[in-house]
Amino acid sequence: MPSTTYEKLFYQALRIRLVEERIIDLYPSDKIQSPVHLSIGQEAVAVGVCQPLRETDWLFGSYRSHAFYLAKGGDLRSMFAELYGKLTGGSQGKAGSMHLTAPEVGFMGSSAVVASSIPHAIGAALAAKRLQKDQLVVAVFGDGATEQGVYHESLNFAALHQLPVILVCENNQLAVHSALEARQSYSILDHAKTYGIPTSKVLEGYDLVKVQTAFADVVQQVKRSQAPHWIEIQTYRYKEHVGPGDDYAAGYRSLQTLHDWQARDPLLLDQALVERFKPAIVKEIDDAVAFAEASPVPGREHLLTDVI
Ligand SMILES: Cc1ncc(C[n+]2csc(CCOP(=O)(O)OP(=O)(O)O)c2C)c(N)n1
Ligand SMILES: [Mg+2]
Repeated sequence: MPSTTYEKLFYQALRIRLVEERIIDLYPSDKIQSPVHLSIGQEAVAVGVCQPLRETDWLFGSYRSHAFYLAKGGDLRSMFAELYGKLTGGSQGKAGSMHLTAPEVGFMGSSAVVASSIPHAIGAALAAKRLQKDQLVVAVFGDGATEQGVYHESLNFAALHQLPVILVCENNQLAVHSALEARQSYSILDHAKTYGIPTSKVLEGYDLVKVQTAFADVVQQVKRSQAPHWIEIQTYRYKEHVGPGDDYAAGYRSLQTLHDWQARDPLLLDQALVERFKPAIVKEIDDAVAFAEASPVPGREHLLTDVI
């Protein structure tokens, strides 16, 4: 089992990667009843961000949130069952991969609509402030989400009302099939500064310890200031935007960029640690998949339950 902080971070990141690699293996069987947006390549962001948070701190994510769900402590059996559309899933099979939730560990929700969970996080931070809760709120969003109007409304509101919220831009430099340079005339970080929100940036989003250390500092800062902070973490998505495949033939990015990121990826570089931790993780994944497979599908009687 992992002992040092580095090993613990590595174990979690490897667990996330192996879960998503199992999803890739299972996908052609059509047992997974949901589109999947994989975070392979981006695991260190989720692990480094979630490690300094407590269960009582709330995190809101996007449709690309398997990594955050798991890093925040979401149950693996429940996740596979949700992907399979089974009754034992976190949302009884009604939500799927893009809308995972695990409120019992502070993973408050994710959404298919780009940027839509950012205002939810802002509202939660407003409630935390008004109710004087000892709680931080984190909103995680992509570089593409910063192009949405509601992102700007959210930053303004958070700054104006000095809310205890951390805004995390998980910048993989891609939105579907377009590179950042083809979409944005502004610097995301410089723009965030114009709201008077303190900012930071991590260029090495593959480095588990760097992300974790930088984010732990931000957590301390926001606990002290009870005011918003904005952080950008650079990372790279290895797989296609949605689905289990590759899309390097689509022409919007190069294999060279992938290889540059892979050359710094600890999960590829440290094979000794991978070999040490893999058997226990594979066992856990086998168990979760078997649980999902054996679980019942929802019946007609469940169609309208828990639906507003
Ligand atoms: C409001 C809205 N507009 C457009 C889409 C289609 N869409 C899905 S993902 C995506 C790109 C988002 O990119 P980014 O925020 O960088 O997240 P990433 O996929 O890179 O994690 C778009 C435009 C959507 N789901 N919602
Ligand atoms: Mg992106």
